[in-house]
Amino acid sequence: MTVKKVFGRPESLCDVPNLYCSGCGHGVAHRLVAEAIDHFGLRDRTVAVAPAGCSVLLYDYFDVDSIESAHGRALAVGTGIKRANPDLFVFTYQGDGDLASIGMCETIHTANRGENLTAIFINNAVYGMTGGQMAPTTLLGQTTTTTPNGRCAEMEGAPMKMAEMMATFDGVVYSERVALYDPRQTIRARKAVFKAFEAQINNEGFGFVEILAACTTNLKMTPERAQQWLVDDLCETFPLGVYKDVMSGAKQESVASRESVGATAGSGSVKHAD
Ligand SMILES: Cc1ncc(C[n+]2csc(CCOP(=O)(O)OP(=O)(O)O)c2C)c(N)n1
Ligand code: SF4
Ligand SMILES: [Mg+2]
Repeated sequence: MTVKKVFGRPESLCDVPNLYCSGCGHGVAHRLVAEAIDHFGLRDRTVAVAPAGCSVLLYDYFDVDSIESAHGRALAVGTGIKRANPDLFVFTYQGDGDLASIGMCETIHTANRGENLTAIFINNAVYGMTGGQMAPTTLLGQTTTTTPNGRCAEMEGAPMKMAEMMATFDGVVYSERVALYDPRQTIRARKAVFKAFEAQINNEGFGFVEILAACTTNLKMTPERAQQWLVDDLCETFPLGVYKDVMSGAKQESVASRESVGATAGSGSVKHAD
């Protein structure tokens, strides 16, 4: 009998068990990124910029060169590496506390400058590593250790919509939000990562992919329940879709130029470019 191998570990992932909690989105997101590195043959010239957060451990899992950044500074570090050596492929991988809270300044200025970088942004609605404090993306009413009565817009502001925000910057050529709750959406997430990688490979500018994922431990949910929470709650506040695609050959015009991002946010009207 001939046995055909149909599934395996991407070469860009080390052959080690990961220490993420069961049901955590980081493991799947790592795999998608590793598949993109393999697909484009980038392993020998990739630098991964690790954040502070649970995914600080990515340098144990990716078989590529990597560098640790101070909390929130990944895109500043990535800018320096890419400018010093434009032949490298540089991506950051950051959580919502890292990219949208302490690192918001670096994030918006890197995007506005249109650095030829790729940012992979994991929105799990909390500071996972430090015990589940409120993140900029925490949902209204969501209980966290710093919002014990639930996040309230008057006190803590509304959840920040990074994919929409990124689409407003001229320097950004690709911005999409995807989610990891079923195989179909995971395939879409894979496509989005590939597209953002292409933006950098083709020297087109800044590519941004927001990946909605579950932090099962801080949600205090089983993996199954957390997947349902992604569908019912997180995607409700953060509609999935392509918010900007002005890459050459893009089929879809920029959402930002077609209608105001404010009108789009929450409406669920943004369509995936399949
Ligand atoms: C300057 C600084 N402030 C605070 C911290 C503590 N800290 C480490 S990770 C983290 C939150 C990370 O949350 P997030 O970026 O959402 O990543 P997740 O763990 O959810 O993947 C914080 C506040 C730090 N390491 N450095
Ligand atoms: S604490 Fe949350 S983000 Fe961190 S590994 Fe566990 S599930 Fe993932
Ligand atoms: Mg987080």
